[in-house]
Amino acid sequence: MRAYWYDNKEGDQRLPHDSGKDVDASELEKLGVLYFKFGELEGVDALASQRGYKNRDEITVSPEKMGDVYEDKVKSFFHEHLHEDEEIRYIRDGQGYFDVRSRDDAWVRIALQKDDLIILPAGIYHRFTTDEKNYIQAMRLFKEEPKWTPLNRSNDLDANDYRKAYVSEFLQ
Ligand code: KMT
Ligand code: NI
Repeated sequence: MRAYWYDNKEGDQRLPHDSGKDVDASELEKLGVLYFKFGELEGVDALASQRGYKNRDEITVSPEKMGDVYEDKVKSFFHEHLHEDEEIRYIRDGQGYFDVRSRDDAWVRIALQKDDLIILPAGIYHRFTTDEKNYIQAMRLFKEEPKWTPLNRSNDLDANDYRKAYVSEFLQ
């Protein structure tokens, strides 16, 4: 894992967009973003039972796996959105970027690779993309039934209860 400020330059979302300025894990934690590294599945199982993640599945995002819809999928993952539940991803292979909004509404890019596990809190604005290698395999963990509806950012969403709870816990 390496987190850094996104450079906001034009160009493919899959490029590193690396400003060269790092963001450390404690700053991520202030945004409610938690990071772990697990070389063995036992660690993930322990975390899952501690935090009540009862369900899991695996996803592979690649042109080989997704075929013609790959490019559209990658674009859709990159629309800024939130969820009304935590987003938990354990990277099994390949790599990708999760971008999260900072307190000042700037993008922090979090580069993840094999064995990295990230937890994004409910209500945080974020987006995802593969990198130039176009390949990631990840385990998705869920508390209950997946509530995976991405709610795209809009002014109306400021009134969403999960967004309000996030703002009051982490941004005020
Ligand atoms: C998401 O929520 O954007 C995804 O699940 C993308 C693939 S998981 C690395
Ligand atoms: Ni999401």
